[in-house]
Amino acid sequence: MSENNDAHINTMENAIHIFEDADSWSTVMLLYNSALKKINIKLEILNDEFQHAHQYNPIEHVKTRLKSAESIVRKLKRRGYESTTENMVKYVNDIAGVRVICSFTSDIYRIADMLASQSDIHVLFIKDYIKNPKESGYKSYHMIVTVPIYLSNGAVETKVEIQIRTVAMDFWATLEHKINYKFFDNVPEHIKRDLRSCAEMVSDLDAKMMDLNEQVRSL
Ligand code: 0O2
Repeated sequence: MSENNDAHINTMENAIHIFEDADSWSTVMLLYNSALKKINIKLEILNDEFQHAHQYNPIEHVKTRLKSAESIVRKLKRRGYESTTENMVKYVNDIAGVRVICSFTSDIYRIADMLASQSDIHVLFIKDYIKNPKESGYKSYHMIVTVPIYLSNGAVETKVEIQIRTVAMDFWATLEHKINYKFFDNVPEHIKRDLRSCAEMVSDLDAKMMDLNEQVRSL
């Protein structure tokens, strides 16, 4: 790779060929782990700046995780791809996952806009399950982005999935995930109905809490 890091920013697909002398799985996981650290620090800075400027923290907390090898293989298999490092960097978007939990729905869009406007973050695509909830009732804002990770011999644009949601949306999603797991994804109809009804309550609660917060802030 070039001596000039900025001139040569590689995609992950290229990087696994460039690093082919090394163990490509470890290299790729090192890149994903570094990307998680980078996004985490960016969120911390934004939260600190918000506290400094407005005496208010839009972020309740942040969780990061690297998808397990079993889970990566399962996802590739489900989509009909062979388990290769090349397929995993190409087709699995959430190997590096960051979950940002906010108090209010308005914070979600604020955080998303602030991240998207940073020059080293490249937004690949967005899935807005808040404006378009899943049939299950799932609500969350997903951004698939890349950030450059500078290694000793060059930089690699590394993919990260950022899920941004409210505390209430997260509460719902966590329970729904547990229920799906317990029933091996064959959840009885009456439970699915109850979950959809809870999802509506979550939306009402989020709307009321945001309204209340705005009233208090305007006093
Ligand atoms: P896990 O166990 O969290 O890793 P893409 O990643 O865009 O290629 P995918 O996976 O269909 O395709 O994208 P999507 O719909 O944005 O989902 C990505 C992740 O969002 C999921 O990862 C879940 O974490 C979460 N998610 C999506 N839909 C639901 C839902 O209906 N309920 C809950 N609780 N979470 C959901 P994984 O790989 O499915 O699982």
